[in-house]
Amino acid sequence: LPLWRLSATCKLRQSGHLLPWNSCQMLSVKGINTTVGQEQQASLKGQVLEDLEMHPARSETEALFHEQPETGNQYLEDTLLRSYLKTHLPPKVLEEVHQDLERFGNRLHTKIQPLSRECELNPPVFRQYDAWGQRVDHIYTCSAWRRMKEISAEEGLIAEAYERRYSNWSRLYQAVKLYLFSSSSGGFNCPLAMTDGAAKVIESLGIPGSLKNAFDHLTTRDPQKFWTSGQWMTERRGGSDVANGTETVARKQPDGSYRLYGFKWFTSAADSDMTLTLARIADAEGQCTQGSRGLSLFFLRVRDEEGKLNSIQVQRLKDKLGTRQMATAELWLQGARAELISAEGRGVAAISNMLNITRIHNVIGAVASMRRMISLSRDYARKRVAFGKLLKDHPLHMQTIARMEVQVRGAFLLLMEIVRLLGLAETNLASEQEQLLLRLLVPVAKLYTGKQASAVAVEAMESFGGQGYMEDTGLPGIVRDTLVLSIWEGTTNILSLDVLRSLIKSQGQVMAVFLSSVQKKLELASGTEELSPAVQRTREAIGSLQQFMAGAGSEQALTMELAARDFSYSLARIYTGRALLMEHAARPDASSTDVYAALRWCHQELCPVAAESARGSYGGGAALQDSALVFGNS
Ligand code: UCC
Repeated sequence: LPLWRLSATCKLRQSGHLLPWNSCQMLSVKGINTTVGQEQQASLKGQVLEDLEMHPARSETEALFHEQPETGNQYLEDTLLRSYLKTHLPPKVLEEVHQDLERFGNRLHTKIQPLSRECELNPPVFRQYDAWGQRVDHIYTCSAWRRMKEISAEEGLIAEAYERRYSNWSRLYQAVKLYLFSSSSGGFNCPLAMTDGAAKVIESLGIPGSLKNAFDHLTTRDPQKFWTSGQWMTERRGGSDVANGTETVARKQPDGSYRLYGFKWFTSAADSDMTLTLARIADAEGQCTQGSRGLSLFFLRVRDEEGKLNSIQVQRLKDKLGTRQMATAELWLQGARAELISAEGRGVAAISNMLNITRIHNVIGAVASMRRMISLSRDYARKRVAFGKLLKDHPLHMQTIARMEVQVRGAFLLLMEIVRLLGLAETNLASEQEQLLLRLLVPVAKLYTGKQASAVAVEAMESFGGQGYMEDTGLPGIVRDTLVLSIWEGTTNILSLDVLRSLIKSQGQVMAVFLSSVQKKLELASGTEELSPAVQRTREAIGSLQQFMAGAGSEQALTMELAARDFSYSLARIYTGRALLMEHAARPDASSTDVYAALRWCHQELCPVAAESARGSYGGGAALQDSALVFGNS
């Protein structure tokens, strides 16, 4: 047979898959394989004949197909991660951690990533009644999802942070493992975030005797004993406004425990073993204190030892845009037995320990999804030919990917800075200034990277052309899952207000710490000649920020509220870009790429809050005009 005919025959499809070369050859040269059924034989025979008659032009067209973008060992391929670890970790720690991360990178690539796809294709199923009409409220999860839970324990994805084998570096090491795991976790990064948050709350309470068992289960490496936790904060009237929207009531029982009555509107990973949740304690007359001061924090097991729900009914599973691998449910609490674990009325303050951890996990997820999309995009650029050359040889295409790369580099270094500070705080090695900085940077990083990730994911999807929009490439799934990152765990505006909360609570001290920390890192960078334009722009941005702060000090609360988002973006850009990228680029063994990334970051508006303020965007007049613009009033 002429070569073009053989090649055309090899495009035969069976169940949507291209047949391998050997079977193609058998079909075209020796006839129909006897192992296929009669009907299939007839249709394959028809197809073969049709293909043999195919015009050469069509065969050539059919021989063109898209190369699938792939990633390999994500640890080995991540040069920024490796150079960060090399720069910061003590040599002994680096040696051990490197071995484990290389092994983990291989496991992710070969074993865990396929499970992730299975989770995507087999979302949880809710069955309310059994065949005999008995209410069962069972959430069925796929075997790959359950395997993710075991893997999480085996890899110590929670345990590592609490065992503290590497003292203050344990948190950073855990975060790196989670970062590598995140994009291959099939959504299991969500329950892990809440599990970590619950462990943190229990630890911060001093691991009281009644919670010791739960803490051990949350932080074990034994897959058979590992528990995940939920975080039931959102009620129908609540959403962001937890303080005013929480209606769940806690009634004290004679034995000192409580029974909870209420309706939880979003409960992520509802298949979890336990949860932390907020409720209002009713007094003897059944009255509750409203607002934030009426909220207390409770621990509860979702099911008993026999698997029976703890007086909880599942109303339905949520039909979500993304994170479909994970069951998010509406739950009725109908007297669920629970334990009060905070001081009465201190529920929000107590659960904020959990929020700060889940927000850090959100940053991890954001950086990981950006990294995954860019890695795939980069690989595709090496394989895909368009307009007569590979995508990588089209400068405009490379400029687009490079811009994304600058964003992910900044976000990654900001993440590392936060987990480095958290590690110090958890081992009592953080100064007061470092603790304040951590409090400020968590909401800043969460809000900023959430937005970055959405933008990068959508941009990267476009770099695959129409293929990026095809469901079975897996790319739309990554985009969908990324879009939630700016919503859950506090939206961008709520987090911006949290940034202001941290300023007010510290009476401005936190800003002084922020500025001095940036100045110090700038000094390091100022010794590197190539970085001088970046250093100069950062100094100007700091000056503008200080000027804005000085002006805003005397202004109304409205001004600060209107400025909150731009203010937070300014902090993110200044701290991430100048301080971190430049610090990294000022290392003695920094590469020219490190320097270039720092310079590129400089091209952004570093202090948008000053620019907007100069345009008069934050006055009462601007607020009225915004409202008129939105509602179309003349
Ligand atoms: O969506 C959810 C689960 C999804 C799964 C998540 C997985 C993530 C996975 C990532 C992997 C990729 S759960 C729902 C999430 N919901 C939220 O995030 C709520 C958003 N709303 C807020 O954050 C609000 O700002 C509230 C609820 C914190 C505001 O409450 P209050 O009661 O109005 O706030 P207050 O009165 O200002 O603060 C009460 C106390 C204060 O302490 P004291 O009384 O000592 O001054 C605050 O300083 O709480 C303290 N506080 C904090 N402390 C409040 N926020 C914080 C904080 N962030 N850090 C430290």
